Order: sequence, then C-alpha cells, then structure tokens
Amino acid sequence: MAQSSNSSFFSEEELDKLKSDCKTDGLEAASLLIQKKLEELDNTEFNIAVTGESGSGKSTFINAMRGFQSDDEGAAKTGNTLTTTEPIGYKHPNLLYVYLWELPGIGTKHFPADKYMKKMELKRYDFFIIISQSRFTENDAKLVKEIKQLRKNFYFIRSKIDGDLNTFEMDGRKVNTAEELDKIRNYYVDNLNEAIASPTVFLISNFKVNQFDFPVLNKSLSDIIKNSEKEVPILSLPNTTLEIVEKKRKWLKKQIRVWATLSGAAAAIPVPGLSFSCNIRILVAGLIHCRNCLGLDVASLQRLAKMAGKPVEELKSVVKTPLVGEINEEFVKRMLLHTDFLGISVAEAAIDIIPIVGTIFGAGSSFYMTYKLLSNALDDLIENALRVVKVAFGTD
Ligand SMILES: Nc1nc2c(ncn2[C@@H]2O[C@H](COP(=O)(O)OP(=O)(O)OP(=O)(O)O)[C@@H](O)[C@H]2O)c(=O)[nH]1
Ligand SMILES: [Mg+2]
Repeated sequence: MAQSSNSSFFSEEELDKLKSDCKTDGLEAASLLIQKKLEELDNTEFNIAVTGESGSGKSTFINAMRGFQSDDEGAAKTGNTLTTTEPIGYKHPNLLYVYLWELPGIGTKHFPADKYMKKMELKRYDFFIIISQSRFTENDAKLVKEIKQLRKNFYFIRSKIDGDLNTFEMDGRKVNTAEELDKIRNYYVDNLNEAIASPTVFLISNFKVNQFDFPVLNKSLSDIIKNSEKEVPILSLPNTTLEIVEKKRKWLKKQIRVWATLSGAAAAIPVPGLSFSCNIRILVAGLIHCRNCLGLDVASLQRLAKMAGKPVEELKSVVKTPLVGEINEEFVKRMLLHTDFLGISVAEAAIDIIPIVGTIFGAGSSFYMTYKLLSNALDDLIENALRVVKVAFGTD
C-alpha cells in the first residue's frame, strides 16, 4: 500500500547514490530512481481500515458506504461464514484519494488476536473503524489498545441495529426504541471509556443508510478527513467554502517546495538531457495537480456546479486562466518562455530560461525556476478558484 511522504524527496545519501549509479551503470539506473520518486508524488492517499470480528458486517458496511448491494458487481463479498482473508482496498465513492480497507476479521482460528496485530501492519493506516455486532469483546478491546498505542484515532460502530429492533418485535416486546438505542450506546461508551475519553460510537444498520447514526457517521467521517493533518484529504474536498480554498493553498505551497527540491535534485545529476526532461515532467505534473486540486478542471467544475445547483457555464465564466486547458510539455515550454507568467524580470530570465530551453541547468536554478513557476501558477489558480466559489455559493 502506498504511504505518503512529505519530506524532501532526495536525501543526501540518495543523491550520492544517484550520482554514483549514473557513473557506473549509466543513465538507465539513475532514471529508474527518479521514476520511482516521481511515482511517490502520486502516493497521496488517506487510508481507512475497517476492522472488527469476523461477521460483524465489515464488507456490508463498505458496500453500504459505496451504495452497493451484496450482489452488485464490484461489491465486497459478504456472507455468514468467514469471507475476507486479506486486506482489500475500495475507493471512497466521493472523496478522491480516500480508501476504505476491509481487514480480515480478528479472533478467528485463522487470525487469533496476536497474530492479527503482527500481520495486519496497522500502522499503515491513517484512521480506523471498528465494527462490533452484539457485545464489546476482548478482541475489540485489543484493537482499541493497539490503535491507541499507534496514536491513531478510530470510530466505533455497532452494526445490525435493525436486527435488535426486529428481535424485540418478534419477541412481542413493546419497547421505547430511543431508550433501547441509548442503552446499547451507553454500554459501548462505558466499555470504551476504560481506554479513551469521550469515545464516538455510532449505531447503524448497513441496510438502512438513511436511518439511525449512518447519516451522522458519514458527515463525521468527512470532517475527520477535513481536519486531518495529512494534506491529501483536504485537497480532495470539493471547494464549497473560501476557507477550504485557503487551506488548499497552504498545502499546495508545501508540495511545491517538494517538487522544486525534486527538480533541483534531478538537475544535480550530471547527465545532459535527463534533468531537462525530468524537470518538464515535474512541471507538467505539478501544474495539473494544482489545477485539479483547486477544482478547475472540467470534471470538477461540473461536479461543483451540480452541488451548487447552477449551470456549469456560470462557473466557467469567471475562470480566466490558460491553465484550464490542456497542460502538456509543449504548454509548459511556452510558459517558460513567457516571463510574465514566471513573474520574473527579463534580466533574471536571461540567466535561467536560456539554460532551461537548452539542455543542462544547475541544481540551484532548477529549484528556483520550478518554485517560481509553480508558485505563480498557484496564485493564479487560487484567484480563479475563489471566484468560482463565490459564484457557486454566493459567499463573500
Ligand atoms: N441485519 C443486518 N445484517 C447485517 C448487517 N450488516 C451485515 N449483516 C449480515 O451479517 C453477515 C456478515 O456480514 P459481512 O459484511 O460479510 O461481515 P464481515 O465482517 O465482512 O465478515 P468477514 O469478512 O468474514 O470477517 C452477512 O450475512 C450480512 O448480510 C446489518 O447492519 N444488519
Ligand atoms: Mg468481509
């Protein structure tokens, strides 16, 4: 599974290795490492692990979140016997970069608790959902303890609430539903209180996504992602407020520094041609990423228009940047020759652009150019994104 990394892309050692690989094995070896690093730029996911005992309803929950029924194509397999034996990731239906991972059930013969903790590598996940179907078990307690030790957070779900209510009916018992639900909730809160203060417990039926705590669970999960310290979830949210756009600016600025570092590192390798093509690729990737994160690509604009209940043309009419069109290597080369876009003087440009459109340029200037170009593009995109939000939602 992909893990995101925010630090500078090449360590000193990697850079040294890159240079020596290049000397001994030639261009191919060095470009493999750069390729790997470029791929890491895309590894920007928020991974939610769905765990709990076998049969608690993990697969059914993921299907419910994704609007699937068990028999639908692409749905997670559900059943009355052990069905899930290795972690399986599913894309969240409307949050980009967010994945729901079903982990196998804890505490079966196949996966007793101790073996489970070792095998599942829980530290790989950003957030946890523990599902329990009837009682708070020793396995649930072990999961809570382990997650706490990893300093990660979780929600606790009690599934199959529809079953509880049906049982009362079949048993001929007249009960106050709200009181019964409170009893169940308090039972779990009491048990969880031993491990954490103010635990969050949701009572749900996976077959009734508009009832019980399912709607508030959905809303809370978006908030968790919104408030996460990881940049990606914020970047994947639709631009519904000016605040979200500003938060995105902060994260994208940080990412631009990473790109610039990467570009500087690529340029530090003494291979004519390699640094140039690598840098152009970084710029293309960076511009597309910023543009899409800020919701200015056609698909995002359409989604936002739908959310706002406005025609997409109205939103498009306030977008005034060439960055909405196709961004490819040719486009970037044209941009590089356009000093206005870079926001640098002609004198400065003479020093930097000439080597860029030539072949080799040094690590320092490569960092600088990448940083300048992406930062200026970001400012331009932000201005446009803010206008779009104002038109879409009438905020000021
Ligand atoms: N009544 C009711 N049944 C449910 C609910 N959620 C799941 N089930 C049923 O519980 C059984 C087990 O559900 P799964 O989703 O397969 O459980 P799981 O946790 O994924 O099981 P493993 O993958 O084997 O660990 C299935 O028969 C589901 O139809 C629910 O909210 N209400
Ligand atoms: Mg399952």
